[in-house]
Amino acid sequence: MEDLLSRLRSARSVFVLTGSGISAESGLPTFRGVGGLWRTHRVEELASPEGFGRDPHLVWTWYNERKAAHHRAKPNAGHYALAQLETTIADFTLCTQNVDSLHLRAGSRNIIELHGNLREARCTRCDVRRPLDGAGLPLDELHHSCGGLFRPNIVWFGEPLPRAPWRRARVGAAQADVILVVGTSAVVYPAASLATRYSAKAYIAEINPEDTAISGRVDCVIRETAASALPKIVKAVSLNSRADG
Ligand code: BV8
Repeated sequence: MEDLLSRLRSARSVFVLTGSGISAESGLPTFRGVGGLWRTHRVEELASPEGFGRDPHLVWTWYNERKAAHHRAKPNAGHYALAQLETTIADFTLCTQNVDSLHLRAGSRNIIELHGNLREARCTRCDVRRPLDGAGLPLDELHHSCGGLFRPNIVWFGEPLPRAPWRRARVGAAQADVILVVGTSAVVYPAASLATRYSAKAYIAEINPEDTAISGRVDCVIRETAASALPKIVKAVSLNSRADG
């Protein structure tokens, strides 16, 4: 941990990649933590254009349940710690795979929502947007007047990531002095490649209570939860910054 703290204290640029694990202590289930299932359906099956095409009502029922859970959830100490860390680092990028908006609600500023978010839906035909309230989309309002269907504004499996956020994420990772990988199993690509592929110089630290697909490729592994480890890290870094004046 000391090595990570000294790297963070001298870092000009920090890149953070988060996954559903950082929201676990806000009461939101992770993807594979529930065995990758919702009721009897595989998550990858529901979060795909094919799944939506087969049964849009079922897919919206799943997203409406998740949206309601996001609405009830509160950011946890891990989210707030990252928002505080951002204020001490000159160049800070927070790239999340999560669609729960908890980083936004915790006060983080430079956020890349790589897989979209559940704050709005968009029409499959004309791309018009409509905001989603805490209950999501009423199942009798799926159809747009143009003849299209409203879908969650989210990147599904088999869909390309939006160009601009993906480019920003690669640039952020490439120029980072320190990369923090928090609460992700690092199995979903291309997001997972941000942890180790784009930076030759970064010091990479993983914060996760369990082993992941990249644990053997990082410089520092902190086997703790996000809400436990991040506040300690940020406090140690901030104290030192104040000591330096
Ligand atoms: C793409 C939005 C190409 C949806 C998500 C076959 C066909 C097609 C594609 C593929 C294929 N095989 C592989 C692929 C690529 C595919 C992929 O990677 N699949 C995986 C399953 C192998 N990727 C894609 O399809 C991507 N697109 O490749 O496009 C292309 C290019 C051009 C033209 C056309 C196509 C798009 C992927 C985006 C999918 N959308 N989310 C939604 O949210 O409903 S991904 C989804 O998984 C979430 O975003 C989630 O964040 C992400 C990753 O999961 P994790 O966050 O890591 O969650 P997980 O449960 O796995 O892990 C949680 C971790 O937290 C664990 O390690 C746990 O130990 C830890 N933890 C638990 N508690 C805590 C904790 N850590 C800290 N503190 C705690 N308290």
